Amino acid sequence: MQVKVFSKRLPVEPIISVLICLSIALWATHVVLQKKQWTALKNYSDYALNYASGVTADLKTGVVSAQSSPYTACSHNDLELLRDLLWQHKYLKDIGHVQNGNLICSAERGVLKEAVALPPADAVLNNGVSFWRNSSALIRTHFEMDMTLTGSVLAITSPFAFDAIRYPDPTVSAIIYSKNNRYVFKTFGFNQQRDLAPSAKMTSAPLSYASCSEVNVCVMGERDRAGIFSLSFSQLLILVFASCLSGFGLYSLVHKARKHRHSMVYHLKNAITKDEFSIVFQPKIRLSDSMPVGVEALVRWDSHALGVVRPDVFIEVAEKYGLIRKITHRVIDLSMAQMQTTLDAKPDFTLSINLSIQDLTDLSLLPFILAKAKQYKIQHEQLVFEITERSAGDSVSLSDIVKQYTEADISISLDDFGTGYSNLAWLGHLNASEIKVDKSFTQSIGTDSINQTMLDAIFSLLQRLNVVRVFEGVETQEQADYILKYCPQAIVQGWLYAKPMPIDQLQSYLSQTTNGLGR
Ligand code: G
Ligand code: G
Ligand code: MN
Repeated sequence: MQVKVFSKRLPVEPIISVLICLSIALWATHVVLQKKQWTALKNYSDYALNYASGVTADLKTGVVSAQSSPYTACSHNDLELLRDLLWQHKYLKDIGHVQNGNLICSAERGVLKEAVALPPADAVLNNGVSFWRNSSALIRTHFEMDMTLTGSVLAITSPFAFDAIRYPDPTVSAIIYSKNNRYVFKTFGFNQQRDLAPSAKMTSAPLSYASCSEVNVCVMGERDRAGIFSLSFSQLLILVFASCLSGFGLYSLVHKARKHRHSMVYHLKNAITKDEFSIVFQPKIRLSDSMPVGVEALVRWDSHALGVVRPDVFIEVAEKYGLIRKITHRVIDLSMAQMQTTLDAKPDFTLSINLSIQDLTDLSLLPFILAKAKQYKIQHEQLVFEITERSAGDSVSLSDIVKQYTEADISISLDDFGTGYSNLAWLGHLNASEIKVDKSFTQSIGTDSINQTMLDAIFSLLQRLNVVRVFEGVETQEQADYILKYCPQAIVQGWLYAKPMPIDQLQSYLSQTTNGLGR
């Protein structure tokens, strides 16, 4: 027996989009945070270096002044001078003289009754200066202080000297060290490395920045956690939650759009069998006497599932998914059936039907049209098929097909003339018997747009062609007057005369207009 694999039902797509969003969010947050933290670290290190150099320089000048004292070491005058130095140098806690490894006097304590022996130095720097770090062996055993011995002058650094650069952020540390000796003077924060001064290469911290000043002092700042690793658990949780949510939102949007398109195809297929299409007819009027001379059949789809869908929306979907031919067959059948009596009563009246290019290349269409014309007893001369090119097609091979229609006395009309591919190139190849100038040109009348200029060119072009000239989209009397002036033979179509209407309305409209009750 085969075991069912549950992964078949695993929602792979939403999981993938959530994962993608999550990784992008984590990566972007990491990069941005790291950049910000590095800048902050650099600023802090530069500040600390500047500050530490200031402390070092202050102590050094204090020591030089003590060394150049003109008085005998530890004499009254000498001690006065040393005391003055404590006032002048704010980072100097005490300063005194050493003889044979013993402190014999200092500014603060005067001449010692008993000389104090110095412990072994923690380091002897390049320039011969001995250095003690956090030493408590001398003077006040319960305080830790840094001391330097330069020649015979011992300087004790104030324990508060570096207060200003103690960094409050627990993830940041700083090391102050001498450049030449790689000896650590001071450390702040998590990095308590004491023996060997670090170099930027040695650090294991994810972010570090080191720089040195001319006074041989270097500072290296480090962060032990950077980027998203420095976020707290709750911050990380919010980030993960928000990015998962947007990943899922994105997936739903894409899914919804895809479903809508698919459902349109699905319902369009159903609409053909369920007969959800209807036809409306828009009258075509001879401008010179305002008489209706024909109609254009326009398909309408009132979908049971989707509501009313506009033809420019579903015709495009139908063309893309190979459903247009069935729709066209249905439109031809319906419109011929409904127009049968009208066409029979008025032998000069025409019925125009829209075709898409795919229809025209369908070799079974012309036989179908001829069969339907025969069935409804419609004369071929009363039929016009309007074609619009929405994509670049091979107009040369189309001209052969158009020829077959004209040989059967069926007219072909070039729809939406002046737009897209329905232009002069077509005019040369297709032997159309009617040209329908696009409504964008009609509606440019009275404006000073480029279309108005082109319309005038179209008028003079049409004058030289032996074709029926139709102007779409006439909405105002001004437009009608203008067209009449430059093209007295024009046929017009537009809301000024009539909107597309169902067959029963069309019939009463026609009976009124032909009795002189029309517009
Ligand atoms: O007026 P209406 O909104 O119906 O037309 C919108 C567009 O749909 C127009 O470009 C028109 O040519 C097209 N159209 C309307 N009916 C049909 C039809 O039966 N077949 C095709 N191919 N296009 C149509
Ligand atoms: O591309 P075709 O000519 O087949 O399209 C006809 C389209 O023009 C239909 O959508 C129809 O409703 C629309 N139409 C017809 N008359 C007018 C009009 O006067 N103004 C506007 N804006 N549209 C019109
Ligand atoms: Mn049309």
